[in-house]
Amino acid sequence: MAEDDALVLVAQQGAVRTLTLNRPKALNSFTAAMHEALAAALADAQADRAVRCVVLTGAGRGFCAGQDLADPAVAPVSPGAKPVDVGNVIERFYKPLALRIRAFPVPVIAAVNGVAAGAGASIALGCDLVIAARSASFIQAFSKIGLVPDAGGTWLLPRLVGRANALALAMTGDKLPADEAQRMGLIWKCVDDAAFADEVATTAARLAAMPTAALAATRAAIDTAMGMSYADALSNESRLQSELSAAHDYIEGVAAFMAKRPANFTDR
Ligand code: T3D
Repeated sequence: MAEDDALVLVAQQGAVRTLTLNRPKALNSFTAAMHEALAAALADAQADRAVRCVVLTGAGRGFCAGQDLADPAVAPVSPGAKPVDVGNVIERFYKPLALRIRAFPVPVIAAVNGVAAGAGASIALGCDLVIAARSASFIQAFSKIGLVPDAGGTWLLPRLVGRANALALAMTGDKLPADEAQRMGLIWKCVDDAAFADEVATTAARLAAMPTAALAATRAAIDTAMGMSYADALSNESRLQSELSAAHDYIEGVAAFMAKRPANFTDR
């Protein structure tokens, strides 16, 4: 398969690994084959200690339009055909993908270059930082085809934007422009299209130079704290600080601060 025909394009710039969903004619919607390609690309990035930040983006004018509704492997083909159990599709593909991103050993940036719909929106929102081009948008497309938000959507939406906004977005399925998504707190940042690539590259390089293990622990601590009492979250923080303060990056970070020099973080 020629490189440009690959369902996920892989590029490395310094310590940043960029994975580009590459089915632009179908707005990078997920087929079973693209799920497999993405899982393999993420496994490679996870195993490679030279990778300290991952960027997930889409080729062409879309980020990802969710499930490919025409893929016979995972979607209903025609009226009268034996229904596909979408719950099984979620268990087989979307749940492992969402969980993998949420536990990834390095920060994961969703660089939302265009429309993110259905599970494509959920996967983007499950990443650590979401940077969207001003022309991009987010659509909870599920209600239009008789489904509920999946790939983490029911968990993420109310936590990001509150119940009222979550229900309105999920029930109407209306297109939410990137600048409104930022105002609502659904995403971190919306940037002008002309500045988008530079903003993503600069942010990714910046995160890649930071103490990776501490960033991954920060994500885990914040996610875990959502279901904890205040006292339990404080205890969890003590436990994590005990672990991290015994590691190289903390010792190096403090030494670099005291010597007024840049730190060289290596833990992962
Ligand atoms: O098995 C399961 O179902 C598992 C469930 C998983 C969870 C989900 O993700 S459910 C949600 C699935 N996604 C959608 O319902 C979104 C469907 N797409 C759209 O509503 C629109 O395409 C967009 C609003 C995202 C973009 O609209 P627009 O006007 O910018 O583009 P378009 O013309 O609709 O799409 C461009 C092409 O991409 C078009 O193909 P064509 O006519 O040029 O040959 C269109 O059919 C194709 N495309 C877009 N989304 C999908 C798709 N093809 C297959 N599946 C898609 N999801």
